[in-house]
Amino acid sequence: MTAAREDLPSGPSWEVLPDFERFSQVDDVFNRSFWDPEIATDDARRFFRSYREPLTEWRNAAGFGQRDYAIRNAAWQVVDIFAEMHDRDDLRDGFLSPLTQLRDGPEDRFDLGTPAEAAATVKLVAGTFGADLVGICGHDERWVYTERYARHADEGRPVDLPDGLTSVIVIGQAMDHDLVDTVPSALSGAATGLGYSKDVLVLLATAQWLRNLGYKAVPSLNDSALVIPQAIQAGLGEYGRHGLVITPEFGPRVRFGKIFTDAPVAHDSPISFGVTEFCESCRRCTDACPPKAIADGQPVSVKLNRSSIGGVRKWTTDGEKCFSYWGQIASDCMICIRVCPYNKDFTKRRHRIGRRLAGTRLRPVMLRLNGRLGFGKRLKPGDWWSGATRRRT
Ligand code: B12
Ligand code: SF4
Ligand code: SF4
Repeated sequence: MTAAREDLPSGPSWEVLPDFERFSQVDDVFNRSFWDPEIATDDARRFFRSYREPLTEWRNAAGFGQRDYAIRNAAWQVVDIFAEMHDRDDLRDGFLSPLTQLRDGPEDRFDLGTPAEAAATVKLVAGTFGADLVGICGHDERWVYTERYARHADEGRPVDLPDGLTSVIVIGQAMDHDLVDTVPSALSGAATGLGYSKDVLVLLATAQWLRNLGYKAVPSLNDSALVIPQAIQAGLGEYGRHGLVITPEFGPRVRFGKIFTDAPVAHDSPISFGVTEFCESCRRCTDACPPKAIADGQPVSVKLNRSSIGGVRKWTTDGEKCFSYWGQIASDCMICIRVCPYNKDFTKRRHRIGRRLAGTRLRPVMLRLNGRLGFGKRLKPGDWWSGATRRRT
């Protein structure tokens, strides 16, 4: 594998330091909940079980009833089918290993033209297959996990990416705005499942197209590598205090996937539209996070626990605290996305103007206005089921 060293990321809210250490997937909190007694609590077990089998009792809270879990789990159905396909062989497609349902391509390579022409064609095809966002960066081994987790064997195994990969195509999938706004609820988890299920289609189809042209292409969802630094490097957005990428099109309300390839494509550059400066004065995510998992101060390099990467100065969310809250509510959370002032519908002109002003000295005014106008408030799950939407705001 070759690392594209010219693509050294650095930015106002993060820096890769000399004591940088690559991360092992064995240590993320989801996987720790299978082997680490500190994380493998009854709550964590109930959380995972709730995706596979009906709960024996429904929580007596709006958005956590049978119909809410039913829609959440149905939205996960497509991606679950892929994840479970090779589970017995200790591969979980899209989560612990790349997506594998692909045919071999021919030896002959189709000429995609200049790197800029090739990149434009990749974006055209991925967009046609349903990608909401597409960016491209150089392949950088630092973000590849040192090991992947094999759940049944309960051990780390090599991440077997092929040699010769030079680029990563990062795909963004917008999550449903109204569903996201119902969080905390099992209902909002339908936005997560749907994002992943749609991702599978775009990633598989785009990777198969590249293979049909004679190139290497490995479609990857959450497996194999950290996607946030690659999405930033691919110019899809800026890093926010909540530890998520904020895109100009959908704010943080986006899920990412990626395709590792050797196709000769031009790379995009990181973008800046004032997010770092805005996050310096805003704390909406920090204040709203129930377990207080989100950073309050300046970006720092600190390994909060074994689930955070070492040697990167950045805002870091405490994954242990975050996941323990998910265990309590028996569903995934994304309150930090709901309340973020960048969680808007930017097809609306007034929100595009607001986004531009948020990148200027008027940002304190924008922040106050955002609160006063009631953005970030929860959409009641019952109202969602009655057909109410936030689309008018
Ligand atoms: C494991 C995981 C979690 C776990 C645990 C994280 C952990 N520390 O173990 C928990 C439960 C906390 C979690 C929560 C959420 N997650 Co999550 N998660 C992941 C996953 C699968 C792996 C990340 C990982 O290995 N982290 C372990 C170490 C590296 O974490 P860390 O040091 O805290 O670093 C984090 C960030 O600082 C950043 N990062 C890491 N290295 C570097 C380097 C640089 C230079 C920079 C700038 C950033 C950066 O990425 C890490 C993300 O956890 C990724 C997909 C992927 N493969 O990247 C999705 C992912 C990051 N999650 C995502 C989302 C949306 C969420 C949630 C909103 C849940 C939801 N309902 O969707 C919350 C948000 C919590 C928050 N504010 O961060 C999205 C983010 C999309 C976006 N807009 O940026 C991703 C990319 C999944 C996807 N397919 O889209 N997640
Ligand atoms: S997902 Fe929920 S618990 Fe986790 S950091 Fe965001 S607000 Fe906090
Ligand atoms: S809520 Fe505010 S501080 Fe948090 S990421 Fe969004 S803009 Fe930044």
